[in-house]
This record gives sequence, structure tokens and C-alpha cells, in this order.
Amino acid sequence: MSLFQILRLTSFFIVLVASVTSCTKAPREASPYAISRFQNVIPRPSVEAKSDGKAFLITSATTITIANDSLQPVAQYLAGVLNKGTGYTIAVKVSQEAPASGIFITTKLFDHNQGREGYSISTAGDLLTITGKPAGVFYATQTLRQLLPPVIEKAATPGIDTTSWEIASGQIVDRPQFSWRGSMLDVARHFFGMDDVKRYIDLMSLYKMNILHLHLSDDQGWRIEIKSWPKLTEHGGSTEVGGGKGGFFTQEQYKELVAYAAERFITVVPEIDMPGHINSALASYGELNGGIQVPKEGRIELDLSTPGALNGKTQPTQLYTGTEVGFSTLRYEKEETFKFINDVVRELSAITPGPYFHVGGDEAHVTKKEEYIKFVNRFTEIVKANGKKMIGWEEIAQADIDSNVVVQYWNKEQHALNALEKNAQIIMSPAKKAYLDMQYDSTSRIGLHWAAYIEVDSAYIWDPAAYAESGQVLGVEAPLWTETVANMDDIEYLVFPRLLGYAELGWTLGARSWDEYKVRLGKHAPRFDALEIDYYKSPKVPWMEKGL
Ligand code: TNX
Repeated sequence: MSLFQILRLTSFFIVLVASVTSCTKAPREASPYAISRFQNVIPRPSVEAKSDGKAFLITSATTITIANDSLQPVAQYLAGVLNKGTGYTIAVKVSQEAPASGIFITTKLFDHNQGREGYSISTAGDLLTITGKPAGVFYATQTLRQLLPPVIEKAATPGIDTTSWEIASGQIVDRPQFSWRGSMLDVARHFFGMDDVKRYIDLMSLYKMNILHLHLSDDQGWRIEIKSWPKLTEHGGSTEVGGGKGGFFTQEQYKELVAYAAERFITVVPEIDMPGHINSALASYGELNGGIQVPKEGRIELDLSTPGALNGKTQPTQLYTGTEVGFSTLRYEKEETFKFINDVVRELSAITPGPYFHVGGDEAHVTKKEEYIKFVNRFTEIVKANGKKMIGWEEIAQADIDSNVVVQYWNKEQHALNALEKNAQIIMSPAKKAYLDMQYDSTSRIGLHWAAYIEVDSAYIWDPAAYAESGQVLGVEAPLWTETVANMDDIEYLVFPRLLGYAELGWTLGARSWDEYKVRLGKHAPRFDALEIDYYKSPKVPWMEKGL
């Protein structure tokens, strides 16, 4: 018999076994592995997760039926996930009637609390029903992935045992606590290209996060094309921390990232950090420079007392590849500065469908206090005139902000309280708990520790709703600053496994316990391996070495 004949015969038997399995009517008991997966979903389902001990099987005969066309994109996404891992060609059909078997998706909600992002998954015999609006169905898909064996995340290979894929059946009812569940990626200190950012989006989406805040400019680099100020990227984008070649996104590339994120129900929030953290722009256009750059004992400082800095003779600064913060500032008293700001906000807002624009506003140590306040007040007007809602780091709470502004808390509680008093909304990113660039402990190979060492337990043990009685807390965001982060392996090492904890803090309602969570987290090791995530194997977590 030739190899070809053997292969044909083998696939004949696989199809035979698969169709026999798919016709089996008697409910099968779920394996302990399937039950364990059901119990270890992250973020933990908020309302209910009850297994009935039976198994639901996905086979080559499974189809996805959607009740209406608005579910087409999410259903295709689900089919894509399943087909990649199983090697099947599961199709999507449209019918308002629930089929007798397979996966049925409907927008008829399970209950009225479900909202835009909630979902339910319930199984009865050979039928698995998902209810939700498109975003909810997307999150149901992420849950289903975790109910399947980790190898679902690997592209199917011909030799794989694929007669069926087991899910423990039962009922899951789930919805998020906060509408803002985000992470920030700093592409300015080190530049990360399209593939890396897309992978970051994919990884976030696995845990139902819905905000990607892109830190697009800083002293070390300008990373987004602004057509009316081309030197920002030509010159300002040409390096990064450590002197590497840097890079930037064209507007077309940025749009592609925004669309890629939107397919995963993630809103991109662009940040242009002003009036400090702006050296890359000052190096590109000297007229924006609010001072004169002087190297001092290996640091860079700005001399504002030099008359030349303020009388029209400003010079472009040098490009900067170090890691100091707080030495640069835009020049307040020139209208040209506000033309620049307006052009940047206008161009970037036009390619950002999401409602937010982040103006930075942090660590403007060399901007005079009264000018800082005036800057922020002008930012507020400019962002509003360009149709966006303004977000800024906590320092902006010193300006005349109101309920239309969002303040991102990172360091000083006083600023957060100030923001709440002014009726602003707040995003919780406390550096001591939520900064993904903090080292786990003193032996971590990269990362900083100015705020704290943040082990996996510490990252999880805090309450973002501490201020929630105000009703002004939008949610949680974990920022990854990249002074010490140079490639995707570095990103994954700092982000995983802490990201799952932040996702759960943002998503899951109700009480939390580290002792319970750490066991659940430990069960995700084989899934990280299947996804080829280079995670930090914290000694605090009982990692599962083998299993499904
Ligand atoms: C503080 S947090 C910064 C960043 C740094 C970070 C390093 C904030 C608003 N500003 O510029 O990258 O610390 O951890």
C-alpha cells in the first residue's frame, strides 16, 4: 500500500469515527480535565458557572447557527478559532430557529442585566446556545476557548487526534464589572511594529480586555505619522532608548491596527504626551522648544533661565536615547505651539474611531505651574473641538477639569481625590499595583522598581473599586512602559501572568481570594505554552506541569 493510500484509509476511518460520535445521542460524562477547565476560567465568570457533569462535543459535523446577520463577524471569528485548532471546516448558517444540535448564537438576551458585553453559554444535550450582543458573543468565544483543551490554540497538524473536542456542559452567565478594562503599551521608549502590536491585541483579547492605550510619543521617539508636521516621524521617530533605529506607524498602519483591535472589541486610545515628555518633537521642530537642553552630570536638563530659550531663538534639541523623565516642555507663549497641538489632535482624531484622546500631562517638571494649568485648559478645548473626550494622567486634575474629562490615577492619591471632587471620571492604574514594567522581585531580568516590586500575588490583591462608591471609576488599566523592554519576549515576560489578574479585577464582580485565584492561574500553564507565551513562572503560583 502506498503512503497515499494509507493516508486516505486513515482519514476515512477518522471521518467514520467522527460521524458515529456526532450521532451519539446519550449524553456522555465529562472528563475530569473538561470539568477542571470549566472551573478555572479567567476572568472568573461574574454571575454563574455551573457544570452538569456532562460533555458537549465539537466534531467535524458541528455547525454554528446564528439568529441574525449582525452576528456574522463574531460567528466567523469563532469558526476561525475552532477551525484553526481542530482542522475542521465548521460553517456558519443563519436561521432564527434553534437547530437540534451544534452551536446556536442569538442576540435574544438571557436576562436584561446582560448589557452590551454580557453573555450566557448553556448546553442542553447536543445543543450549545450562546446569547449576547456581538461583544458579549465575542467574550463567550474567549470563554469557550478556555473550556476546550489548550491544544485548540495550536494550528492543527495532520497527525492530531481530532475525532472530537470536549467541553464540560452546563451554564455560564457572565458580565463585566467595569466598562474600562485596559492595558497601555509604550511604543515610544522602544518601538514595536505591526506584528508585535497585533499579538499584544490578540493576547489582551483572550482575557476580555477592551481598551488598548497606545503611548505614541515621548522624549525618545515620535511614533505616529502627522502629515502636516512630517519631521516628527522622519527625525523624531528615528531612534529609541539605547540608540536603536526606532520607527513609527504610518496613518494607514495605525488604521489597520485600530481595525484589527475593533474586530476584537478593543478600542484604541491614542496618547500624545504633552506638554512634557516631548523631546522627540522639540528635536524635530526647534520652534516648539520651551527651553535649552543642557547635559548635566550624565543627565539632560532644560535651562529655562537662558534668555535665548524664550525670545525666539530656540534651537531644536538633540534626540534623546536615555531614560530620564521630566526634562522637556513645549513652549507656551507662542501660538505656533497651539497650531502644532491642534494639527496633531486633528489628524490623529480623524483616524481614531474611538471616543477618547489621551493628552498625557504627566511629569511636566520643567513646565511652569501656571503655564501647565493653561496648557491643560487649552488641551481640553482642542480635544473637545476635535470631537473627542479628553483623558490625561492624574496631574491634569490640577487644571479646570470637569465631568467631561477622564483622569488616569497612577501615583498620588491627592490627584485622584481632586479629580473626583471635580466630577471627573477616573481610571485606576496605581503604579504600586498595576504597572506592568515593575519587576516581580529583585532578580527579575528586566523592569524598574521605583514604585514597587510587584509579584503576581501583589498585582492581584487590591481593589480598583476602592473609590467606586463615587460611581466615577471607569475601570482598570495596566500600563507597560518600555524603557527596559526591547522585544516581544520581554513584553510577554512582564505582562504574563500579571495581565490575567488585571483582567479579572476589571471583569469579575464580587469577592476575590488570592488562594483561590492562584490555583486557577496555575492551570493556565499548558495554555500559555500552547500560545507560545514566554511567561514568568512565579514561585507563588502552583503551575500545572502536565494535563489538558
Ligand atoms: C512614570 S507613569 C511615567 C513614565 C515612565 C514610568 C516608568 C507616568 C504617567 N509617567 O514616563 O515610563 O514612570 O515606570
